[in-house]
Amino acid sequence: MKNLLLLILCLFAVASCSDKSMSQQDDDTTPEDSTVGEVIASNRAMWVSYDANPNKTKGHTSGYSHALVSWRLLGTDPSDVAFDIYKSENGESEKKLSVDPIKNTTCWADTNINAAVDNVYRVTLTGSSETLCEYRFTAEMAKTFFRKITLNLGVPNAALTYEANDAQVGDLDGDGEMEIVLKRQPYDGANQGGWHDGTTLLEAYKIDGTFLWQIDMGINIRSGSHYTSFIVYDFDGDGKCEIAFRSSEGTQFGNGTQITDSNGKVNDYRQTDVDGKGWYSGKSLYSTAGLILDGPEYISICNGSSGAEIARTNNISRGGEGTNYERAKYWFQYWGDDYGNRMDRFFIGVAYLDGIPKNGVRISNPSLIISRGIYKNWQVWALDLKGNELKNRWKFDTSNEGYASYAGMGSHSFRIADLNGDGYDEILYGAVAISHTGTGLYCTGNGHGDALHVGKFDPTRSGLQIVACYEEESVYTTSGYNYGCAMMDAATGTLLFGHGAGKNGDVGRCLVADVCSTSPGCEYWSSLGTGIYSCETGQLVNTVLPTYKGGGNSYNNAIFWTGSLTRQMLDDVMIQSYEPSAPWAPDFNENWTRVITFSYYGDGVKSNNSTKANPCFYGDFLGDYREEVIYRSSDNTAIYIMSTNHPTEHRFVHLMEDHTYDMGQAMQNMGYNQPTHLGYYIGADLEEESE
Ligand SMILES: [Ca+2]
Ligand SMILES: [Ca+2]
Ligand SMILES: [Ca+2]
Ligand SMILES: [Ca+2]
Repeated sequence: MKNLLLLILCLFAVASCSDKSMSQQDDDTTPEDSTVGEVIASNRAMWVSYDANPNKTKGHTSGYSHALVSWRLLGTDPSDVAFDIYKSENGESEKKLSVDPIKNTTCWADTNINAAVDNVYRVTLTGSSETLCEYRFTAEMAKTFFRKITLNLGVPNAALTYEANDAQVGDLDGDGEMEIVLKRQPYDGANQGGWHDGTTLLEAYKIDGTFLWQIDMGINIRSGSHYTSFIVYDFDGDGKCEIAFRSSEGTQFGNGTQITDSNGKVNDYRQTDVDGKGWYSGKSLYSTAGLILDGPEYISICNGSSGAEIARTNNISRGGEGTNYERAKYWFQYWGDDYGNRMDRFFIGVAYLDGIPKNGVRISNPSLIISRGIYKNWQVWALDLKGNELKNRWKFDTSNEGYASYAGMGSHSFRIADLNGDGYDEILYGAVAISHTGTGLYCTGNGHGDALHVGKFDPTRSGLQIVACYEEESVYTTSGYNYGCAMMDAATGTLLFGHGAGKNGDVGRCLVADVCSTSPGCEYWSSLGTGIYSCETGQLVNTVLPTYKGGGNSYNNAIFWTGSLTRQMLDDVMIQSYEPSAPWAPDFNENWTRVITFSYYGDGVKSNNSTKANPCFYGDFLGDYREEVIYRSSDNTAIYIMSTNHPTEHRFVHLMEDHTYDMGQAMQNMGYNQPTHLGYYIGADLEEESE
């Protein structure tokens, strides 16, 4: 949770002011209802999703003609909390929409909406007149299924296109509503050299589209997913998120100040030789042109409401001394190459090293986690924001004694979770777990991979589980578990199950979610394409994989969208369900599984990162527990917020109140994007239990 201080303040406010009208005051309150009464006056992220033309392209557009009004359930809400909903149409007097108290959901499908006028929806606790949350859904909003944010035109070079790439959400100004921080990149320079013009921007927007500020990373931070990870999180507990990222000479902050050398100058450290090679080996990926092998590297952390820098410290250094040849020789031996590819792999994230939030309430501030390297040696540092200083807490380095086997074990992102349930976060750095004190916990020996999932995938097993796939068959078949895709116990790294035994080359992707309602627990599958496997038994459930366009297999993201207890697949610009007979298309082919195709909305809805095909962001940040999706427009002048209009029979607390989910969503876009997962289980078996 990012607005915890606000929440705590609200708790005090509610407690001290004893706002009784906010509590359920029914005379027929039974003794079992005695917990009722502590409903916090916090932001409910109320939202309305409406499709004016739901059957425009049958089977691809949403199929629902109602307006779905939804709001947030909080962890502090009593378990039996119930709601009433009212509507005022076109300024007329308010009418109650709900007949019975709304008990099982936090949404309402308004089937009688007049979308040509403004509608004000208001939610109260059942039997109370006090407004819990209110939303004006204007006739203008009703014109589009999405909400569009037009991007700031003030870019450094108007001749360039700045791709609207990764985004993160967080409350930047402490008003209880999430804002969006968007990375706008002029090119993707990852995995290769090559000269490009343009600098990477970070921009902040209110949900209503108001532009807040722009940070320009500058000429000495190369554009691309390996170089420009950023994290949006409240590091000092003041209820407002900060933004941290790697900076250098030339970085310009939201208030206009710029990092310079001691003479006030910005030096250009980019390699200009278009035939440049490694200075020690003479080898080249393509060319070192455009890479930055000299000059300072910092970590900056900025105020979320202004984009002004709060604190700066040195990044994990390249290392090496002396001539270029001598430095490059050191890089070659330490990082794994001397032409800046393996050395320049940077991630940045957040971890609660002094104790994870308890019942959604923060008990300590989290640390900033930075890293460098994947393929040979790598380092992870923990930094703490103390006032205007970023102080070093600990440094982990695989070249330190005892960690030789940890080298080369990094993934394309790291994951943070309380892996062993001791109340402190660990850092899962690919096949390695690092403790909250900065020591090695375990290494599975499986080596490098592109996908890494942590969550509650088997409800019958204690703790969390890991699902990952691996790239190097010579590693996973020798020092590892001999599977291209494996499920492990998160606390110990012990193998639970795997598929793809033996040499299966680069298993590029895998995913885990409850997609099959008849098989208990989650299922996991990989780009090996051999089937979906049970997370409870490890057995093959079905040889048919989730699909996306053209019948191709889907192992990208899992999303809560339709309101069933299973998850759907979010891939490229579409959502697909594993199980057919879609209730959202009742008069459609019974085998139909496409839920929605976002590209039938908007003015060219596009995914990001080429074959990765990610949205800018997805996660539960508006309305009920279902996950919203942010896409870019194909011309990169706008982003679109998409929110479900599917009714549901379920309700869950705002997913970001779950620590595992919160860490996942906050670091979704670090390196190669990874989907969200919960630290508790939601799946179709819950329905059977409650029946
Ligand atoms: Ca805000
Ligand atoms: Ca803060
Ligand atoms: Ca732990
Ligand atoms: Ca939501």
